[in-house]
Parts: sequence; C-alpha cells; structure tokens
Amino acid sequence: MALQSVLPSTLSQSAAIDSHGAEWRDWVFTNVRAGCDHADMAERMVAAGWTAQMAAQAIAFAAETDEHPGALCARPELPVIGVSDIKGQSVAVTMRLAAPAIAVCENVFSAQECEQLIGYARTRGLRASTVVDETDGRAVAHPERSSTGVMLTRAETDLVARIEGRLAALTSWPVENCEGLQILHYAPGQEYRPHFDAFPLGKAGDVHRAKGGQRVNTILVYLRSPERGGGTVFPNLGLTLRPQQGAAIMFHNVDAAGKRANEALHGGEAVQAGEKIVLTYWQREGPFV
Ligand code: PD2
Ligand code: ZN
Repeated sequence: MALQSVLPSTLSQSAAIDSHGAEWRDWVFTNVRAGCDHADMAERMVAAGWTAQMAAQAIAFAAETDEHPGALCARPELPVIGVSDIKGQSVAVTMRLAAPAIAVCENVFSAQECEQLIGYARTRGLRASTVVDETDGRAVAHPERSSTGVMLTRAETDLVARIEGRLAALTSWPVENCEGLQILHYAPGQEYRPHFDAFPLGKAGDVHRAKGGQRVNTILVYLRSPERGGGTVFPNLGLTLRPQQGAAIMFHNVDAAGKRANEALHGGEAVQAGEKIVLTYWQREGPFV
C-alpha cells in the first residue's frame, strides 16, 4: 500500500515549531511572548509557506510551554551597589542579589513626594484590590489580597510623570514599556499573600501579555511604613525586607529565557500596627498600550 502523506498533521506541537528552522522557532516564541495576535502570526506564517495546521500547532506550543530554548528575554538592568544621582535624587543601592536579580534602593522618593502621591491617590479614590485568575485571566477580588488601591494612568500628573521618569532612569527601561503606577493601602490585618507578578503562560495570561508582553520586572516603593509587620517576603529565598518610606525594592520576575522565576514568589505580610502604603510599578517586555 502506498505511503500516505500524514506527516504534517501528526507532527507534535514541539516538532511543528522546529519544522521551519531556528529563525522561525525564535520568531514564533518572540512574537507569542510579546503578546502578538495569534491569527496575525498564523497569517504571516502561511504567507511564508507554512500550512495553517503547522502554524497553529507551533503557535500553540509557544503559548503553552514555559521553555524558550536559546532565546533571551530582555529585562531591566538593576542598579549596582552605591550612591548615584538619578534625575536630581541621591539614590543609595544598599542590597543586591544576583539570581533572581533583586535590588534595595533607599531615598528613591523624598518624604514630600511620598506624601504628595498618597494625597493624590486619596483624591482618586481607593477600591478593593483584585488578582489575576490563573485559569481564565480575569481580575477578581480574592481573600489572598485584602488591600485597597488605585491604578493611575501614565503621566497622569506632572508628579506622576516625574516619578515614572526617575524609575525609568534607575532601571534604564523606557516608561513606554510600563504599566501605570498603582498605589496600595494596607490597614492592620491586611496583606497580599505570596504570588507571582509574571502572568501565567498559556491561555489565562494571553489577554494580559497581549499588551506589552510579560511583566519582566517589579518595582515596589514604600510611601508610608507601618509601625509593625507589612514586610515584603520572598518565601523561596527566606528573605523579608522592611518597608521604609521612600525606599524601593525591585526584582526580576522571569529568568533569562523568559520563564517565571520560582524565587520571585513574593508577598506583603499582614500589617500589625499602623498603615502601609506602597506603590507598585510593573515593567513589561515591550511597549504597553
Ligand atoms: O504591597 C506589597 O507589599 C506587595 C507585595 C507583593 C505588593 C505586590 N506584591 C504587588 O502589588 O504585586
Ligand atoms: Zn506582587
């Protein structure tokens, strides 16, 4: 009996992504990670000679796997130990970890800037915080996150634009690749249990990664320190950092291959006395629109 030409339809997804060579494999991974529309990608691939089925399999594989062999994921370069002038502010980097990259920076904001941001956030109104549902990607209220907060838009005021410009200068990462500043308030008993800021790969994260790709780096700046509790914890590193007004901690959420870093699991411990107000800033792989 003659052999039937069934090879393309029976190739596994991982074979499909390798079927047109390394350059195409990297192209598929890079565009999926950057949040490009899958239908647009498939159209481009078919125009270049892929079958629609192979293109769909290759795209599905890149979207579902944690691995991106051989490709590097761009991440902000965190500052080195020492004191530097960052747009007129004398910032001291007092702690650095190599992997995942973590930096603690003091005096990123002045006390006056912290209070001005708090005042502005209050005029905007604080609402119950949400989390990204790991199965369908929706933003939902969750007992693991009991703070209230507000999300600002980029350059919403002169102060906000100045702050964004300073965080960009500190990490050499463009403001265009960043979400708006988020300001969170924690009263006694409120917390944010350990979680990842990087979006899940695959379907649940698609809608979020479609706008600018992965959250490659997180910056937290403490605007008001609680009297007790409220530390930022990294359970997989056995590390807890104390909130200190005007200080920032920043950390990579993904490794060099774009895979979610287990060590980047982090949380905000329950405040025991006083109030904690913190600013969160997420830096994406590409332009965030
Ligand atoms: O508010 C915090 O301490 C905190 C800790 C961990 C906030 C976030 N993550 C966040 O907003 O992702
Ligand atoms: Zn977080």
